[in-house]
Amino acid sequence: MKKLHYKQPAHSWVEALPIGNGRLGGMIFSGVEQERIQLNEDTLWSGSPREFNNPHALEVLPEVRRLLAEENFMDAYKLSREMLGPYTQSYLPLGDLHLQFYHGDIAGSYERSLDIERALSCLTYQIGEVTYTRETFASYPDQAIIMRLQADRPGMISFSARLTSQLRSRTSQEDQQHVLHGTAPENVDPSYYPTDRPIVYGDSASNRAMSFTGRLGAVNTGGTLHTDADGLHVSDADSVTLFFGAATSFQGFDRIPSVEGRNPAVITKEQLSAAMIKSYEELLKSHVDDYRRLFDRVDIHLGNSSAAASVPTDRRIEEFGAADPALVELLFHYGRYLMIASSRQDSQPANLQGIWNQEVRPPWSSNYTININTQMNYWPVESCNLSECHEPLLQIIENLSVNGASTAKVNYGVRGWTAHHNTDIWCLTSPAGDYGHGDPLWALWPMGAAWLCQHLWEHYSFTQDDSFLRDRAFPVLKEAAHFYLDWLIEDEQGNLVTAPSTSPEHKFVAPDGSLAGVSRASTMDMALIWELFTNCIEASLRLDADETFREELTKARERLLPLQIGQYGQLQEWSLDFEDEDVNHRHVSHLYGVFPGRQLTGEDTPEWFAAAERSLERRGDDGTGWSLAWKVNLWARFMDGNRAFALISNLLRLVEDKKHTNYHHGGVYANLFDAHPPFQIDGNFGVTAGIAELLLQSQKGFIHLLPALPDVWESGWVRGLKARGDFEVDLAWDSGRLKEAAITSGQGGRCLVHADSSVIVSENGREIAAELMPGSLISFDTEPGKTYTLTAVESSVVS
Ligand code: FUC
Repeated sequence: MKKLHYKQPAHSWVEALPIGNGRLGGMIFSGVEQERIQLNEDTLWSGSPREFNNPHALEVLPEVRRLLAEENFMDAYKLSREMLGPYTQSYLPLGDLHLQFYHGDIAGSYERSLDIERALSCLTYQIGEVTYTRETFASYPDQAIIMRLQADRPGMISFSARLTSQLRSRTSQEDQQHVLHGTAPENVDPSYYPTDRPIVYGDSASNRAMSFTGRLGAVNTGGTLHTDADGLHVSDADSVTLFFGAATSFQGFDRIPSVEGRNPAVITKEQLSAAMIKSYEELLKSHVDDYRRLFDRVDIHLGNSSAAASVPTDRRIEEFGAADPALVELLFHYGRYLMIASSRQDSQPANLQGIWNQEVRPPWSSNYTININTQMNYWPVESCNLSECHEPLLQIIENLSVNGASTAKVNYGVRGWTAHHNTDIWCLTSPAGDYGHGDPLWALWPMGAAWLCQHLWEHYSFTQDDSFLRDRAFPVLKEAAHFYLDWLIEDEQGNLVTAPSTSPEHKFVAPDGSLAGVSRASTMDMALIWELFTNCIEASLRLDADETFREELTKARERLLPLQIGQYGQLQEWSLDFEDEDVNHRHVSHLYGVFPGRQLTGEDTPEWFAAAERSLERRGDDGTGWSLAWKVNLWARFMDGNRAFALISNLLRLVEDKKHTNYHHGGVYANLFDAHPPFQIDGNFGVTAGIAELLLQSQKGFIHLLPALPDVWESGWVRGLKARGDFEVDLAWDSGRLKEAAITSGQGGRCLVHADSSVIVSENGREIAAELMPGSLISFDTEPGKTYTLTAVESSVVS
């Protein structure tokens, strides 16, 4: 049973249970006498489109480069501060739905749960002889959060419901509905930026920010319903269905909402009217059908379930952790659940907290941090068969390419487009940091375009959608490549290098002993550019387009400063062999070429690959939640399943909600949300991707079955994973060895498979290929829609 369950209401937000339909999010606390559902709508951000480029950056750039060439790192670091732009805006909480019951707070047989097979939250409790239930879900087809309240005796449901918000707002009463109308601030400063007025609202005449509406309706069976200024009031009903809809005036990253926006009051009215005429059973059915269409594509079994499943989830994490294979399965599925709940066609991409945020100044503005975090969110989408959920990210990349072209031109005087380490719903592409308050160590990182473009290529690799590649991906990839072609400069030996350059957020010890942040040609820069150029070259070959451009990129790729091995046998993080500020630093940026990139492999670049493994070894096995998740994926690529499992164990540690940031010790909260700490959703998605990566890889041009199976998952199976080339893969193993696999071809073509056993391939009962040598590549042609069975056999059986 794929279920999170608890014996007590949520006391803190990270104990509450998340539901979402991509756009609307709810955190359900399930108090007996007082229910709270904290609410989000994914377009609700502070601010509006504005000028964010900084022409002064272009004036300073030559001097920063000159200082770096002289290895005067500290002066370059200081001066590069002048190259920054404004901070991003903040993702905002919409409000809370409060229900006040009149039956007291003392209940028995209490259980609240989140069934992630049906995306349904349930609460049951008993008061006296009466059993009460609340079922809640966020429907994508009906664009509403729906809650049904029931009791097993008639006339027992009485409560009041109202909406509140921390933002500037008022409520009104409209046709038996309770409506919250609000306005977002024009500016919200990041929580780490202490200012006198961190939250600024516009005045009504000149306000540019967005407005929003939350609307609550109810349908009751039996009893009475009435509405007043305080909300909805239900007395003595047999059952009640509540409907919550929300919208904002957001109309696009380049439109001023107060001038060109949509009307959220009208939108929510239409949505609720359409939903409220349907029966609860009909609404629930279309929700579950819609959700299962995505969720049921993949399933996994990592070992025999212990009795632990009946232990409440918070205790189960604490007592068993990763030693309970079914809890690891639950963590895996939870990543897929959270993806479907926070990123659907037409929604915004999942931000640092997905869509769930209760603070007006949330950690790191709950923005899009694109030097790892946003990308990590999307690591599982293709391999775990949720390609459609990638769409919001693919869309924002296209939007960023528009704004990023002006940043490339104004800040750096070059072609193409770029983005830096932070962005928001307005698609900010300049370096963040209030024109000098921020630190170039993280802000001055013009590599966002390169990393994001990898997602366009990966979407193509997995789906083989040629029209997507031609019409959407290639134009954006090409313009990003133009930026980096121009951004690269020659060093004294004629290599192409980047300057200024950082290895995200990690300082180095400069030759004079000071800690500096900016140098030339960090390994990650070189790896990202190698990957982008390689993807562009391959794309142009597939499309048979732009031969001259392809040649230009091929030549430039050959001239990139080669990666280097340092004094500890490690893959150097910077172009000079500096000492680390923190050898256990959470970012492992220099290992990009191992994962998520594909530049470094044991076969093609064995020395660098081994040095990269040495680097990961030196970093240690702890870190923030997302850092642990990245390391799971890296150990999977190093084919060390047991080491990856150790990292999963660290990630499945129960972390208390202490409200402060910890940079070295991540885990999960009671609701299985990833703990950086604080809550940050990337670790959830990253570990789901990592578990898939342990069982199946395809980045090297072939399908690798069970590349890094941990010993503890001795026997098991997985079905529905995707491999590049548009193949769907099911596989089963026993005693740590492959038993059988089924590969379904999406679009036909040659299939290359690596397995550590002798294998017979058959289609529809007919043997079509066999490979005697375990570990040799098996190759066979496939036809669209057909399934090929690979059976592992003793070598002697293969004739
Ligand atoms: C980067 C990371 C932090 C955090 C933040 C959102 O700055 O280094 O650990 O994840 O993004």
